[in-house]
Amino acid sequence: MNKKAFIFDLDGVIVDTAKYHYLAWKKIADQLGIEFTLEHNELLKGVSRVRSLDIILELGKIEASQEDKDKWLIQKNEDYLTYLVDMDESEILPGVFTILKFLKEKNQPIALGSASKNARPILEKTGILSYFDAIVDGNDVSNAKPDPEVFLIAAKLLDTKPENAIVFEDSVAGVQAANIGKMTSIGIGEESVLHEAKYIFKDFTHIDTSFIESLIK
Ligand code: B16
Ligand code: MG
Repeated sequence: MNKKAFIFDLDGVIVDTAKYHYLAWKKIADQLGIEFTLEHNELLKGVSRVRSLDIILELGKIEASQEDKDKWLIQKNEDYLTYLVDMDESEILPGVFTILKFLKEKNQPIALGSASKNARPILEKTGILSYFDAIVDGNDVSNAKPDPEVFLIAAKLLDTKPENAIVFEDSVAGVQAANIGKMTSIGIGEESVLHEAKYIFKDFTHIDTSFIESLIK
């Protein structure tokens, strides 16, 4: 039997922080007179903070100095962190906890593979840090999704071959990263968006433990 490993993205898979990222970016966009809708926000999912700002500036056709960009990046993150202050386990998305618990009962290695530099405090605040055998986040990688670096490091830390890793992702870039890394990609969200994933579920309440069991075998 080949040892499997389960890698979870954070934002949009474990917690719905996308709405907080959106509110914080929207403030910057409003300040700069750039139209920034929820639809535009889809472009930022799974994308690093630095790249997210560039995308917003491109939307507004604004060229900015590095100094201004640094200032907005700090402002955005400070604002984003204020939304996390009151975060607790109630923000874990439906069904996630059941699957994490099942994987633990089955002694399956679990890692986090996120682009966020705020991943650890979020796992701490939601009380699920201890479920993770390895954490790879935006502080550990130099290449953003769809580059598979984040997931490859996670698989290595879990001592598993990429082919035996299973990745849960809500972003197109993340699904592509898993596929490029030759891992099993599981899209969490809309089929119309995540059609490149090997399996797609609307959310974790649609994943039953027998499906997870079939992946373990
Ligand atoms: P931060 P994930 C990503 O997390 C988010 O999807 C993306 O919207 C965000 O810009 C990125 O993290 C960086 O987050 O500003 O906290 O470092 O989905 O890869 O878990
Ligand atoms: Mg995500």
